[in-house]
Amino acid sequence: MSEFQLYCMAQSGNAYRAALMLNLVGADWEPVWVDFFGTGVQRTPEYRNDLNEMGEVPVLVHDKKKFTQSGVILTYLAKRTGKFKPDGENEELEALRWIIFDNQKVNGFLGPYRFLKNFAKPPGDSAVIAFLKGRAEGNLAIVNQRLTGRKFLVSDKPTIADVSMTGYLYYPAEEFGFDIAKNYPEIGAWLERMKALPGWKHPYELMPGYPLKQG
Ligand SMILES: N[C@@H](CCC(=O)N[C@@H](CS)C(=O)NCC(=O)O)C(=O)O
Repeated sequence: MSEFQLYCMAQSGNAYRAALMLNLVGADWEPVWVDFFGTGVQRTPEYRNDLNEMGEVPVLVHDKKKFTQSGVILTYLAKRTGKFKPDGENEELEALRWIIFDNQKVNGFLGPYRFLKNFAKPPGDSAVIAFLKGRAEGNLAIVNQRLTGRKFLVSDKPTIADVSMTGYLYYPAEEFGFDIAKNYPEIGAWLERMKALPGWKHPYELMPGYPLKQG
């Protein structure tokens, strides 16, 4: 068995943050597929008792310990490996600031927007989809501005804040109905810098369950 197990599925940008980090730090890890869209196992009492009381993906298992919330998983892996670790208190707090903004406002809106647009059954309400799109676009513009004149979000080296921010941003433009890299060129250039890191892989390559078998 591998040293780390990550409960995940290919369609999850929240899980991608953790999967990408594991790959970038060269960890010995294996994915465990979660049947999120089929049986919805994450909503069962067993999943909540045994894996994550919050009923969410991703879950990282290591040394009989379980970690949830991608920001916590990224922090744990950075502390253990010293890689993508913000340097000193100021950078640590700055990284945390961007991880929270990402979770809540960037991928926090983009993820549900993409879910309602592509996967929800019954299909998402168009007014809700339009609201989420508007909020995601406004916050992507803030990230685009932040990356203007900077290579990475908090310093001249990539940190866990950058790994977190990749969340949903590499998924195909068709799934969003707009091209993030093209509409936000500073984000586009930064996505290329992240892609050049050894160990980078696309979410559909890194995690199981793509293409999705829709029942
Ligand atoms: N802030 C959390 C977000 C996790 C999250 O929302 N995951 C989604 C899947 S992409 C989920 O498990 N949702 C539960 C559900 O809809 O039943 C993180 O970054 O880990």
